[in-house]
Amino acid sequence: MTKPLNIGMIGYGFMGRAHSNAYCKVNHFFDLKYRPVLKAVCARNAENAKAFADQWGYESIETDWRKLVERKDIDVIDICTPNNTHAEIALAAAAYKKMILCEKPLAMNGPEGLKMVQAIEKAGVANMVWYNYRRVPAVTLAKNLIDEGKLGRVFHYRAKFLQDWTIKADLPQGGQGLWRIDVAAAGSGVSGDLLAHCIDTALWLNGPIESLSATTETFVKERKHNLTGKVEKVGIDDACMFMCRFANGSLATFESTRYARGHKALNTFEINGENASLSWDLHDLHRLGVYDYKEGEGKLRGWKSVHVTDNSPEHPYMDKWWVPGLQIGYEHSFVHQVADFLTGLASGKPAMPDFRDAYRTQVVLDAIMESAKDGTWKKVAAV
Ligand code: SOE
Repeated sequence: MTKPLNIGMIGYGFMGRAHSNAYCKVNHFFDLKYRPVLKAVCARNAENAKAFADQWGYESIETDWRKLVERKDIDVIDICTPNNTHAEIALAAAAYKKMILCEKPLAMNGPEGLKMVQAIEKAGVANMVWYNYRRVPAVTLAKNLIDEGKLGRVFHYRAKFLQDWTIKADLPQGGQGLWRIDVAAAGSGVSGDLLAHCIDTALWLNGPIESLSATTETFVKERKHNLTGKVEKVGIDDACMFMCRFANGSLATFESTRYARGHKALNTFEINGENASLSWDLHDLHRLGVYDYKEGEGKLRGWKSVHVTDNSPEHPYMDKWWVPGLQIGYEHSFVHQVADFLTGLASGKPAMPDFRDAYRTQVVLDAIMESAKDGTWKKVAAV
């Protein structure tokens, strides 16, 4: 028998759908001790909340998140709202000793993130941040290979996250769907939205970042604000690049933008070690590029593209899905994240990234912002 775990989700946008889909699917594919129950969804507009609840099978709705947080029949609060609301909701939910699953980035900045870490640790409840790309099987396989020592000494890490959806200068900022361009709601632009993913993956694969130098640009300086109707200054970074040194001695570059015409979600990384290199590309997410210097004769040595779809435990998560060769997609990374969260709950070994782990990304983001402001190298605090 599985134990029900009542979910109360706040927000119902793109991520609300991704998370709900994961809750619906997870027990069909994974043997788990817990079972998410779609208990309530919360949105300010009752009609929208009701439509979402009907579509996904939520049992009830709330229009005030405080009421949801207070409800005795809710075990987990899932925060899928814009970044500027994460902290307030998380602090309240922690006070009611609710478990919390929070969308990325954890917070608007490091100090706010730290308050959330302290509150959740004081409450002593399970928590996790939805950095989903760690759970793409090819990315998890990269982690396993690195942990096995396949790469040897690491020299380089290179990551990119490129999009092009804000090039139009007459695209407004703010409000539903466009809050990511509004600094008051998002806190930052591509750094917190896109680079945060790259940083989370990099810290996981390659360890802590010691120091960095960053630059940002806002290409469109003013946009009409959907909430005020006025043309207002754009406060987010449209593009952000940084170079850094990792504690393991490797050098790295990171780039993100919403102005790379033709790119919708080009999320990639490459890592070069003394014995091997690995590369991954979200657009081909089930493949891991591997170059193994020790493998084969010189004339046959080269990059290979491993199709990470074997249903053996060696290809992470894949034994839970179809037969070898049949691939899975983006939404499955969320299913895996819920599966890991529930497994962690049962075993007492929490799934990562929890709030504290996600706070490490926040500290890197703060250093990026400081460096971009004055153009100097910044140390990244070890936390
Ligand atoms: C932005 O367009 C966005 O939806 C991010 O907010 C997500 O975190 C990323 O995974 C895809 O792009």
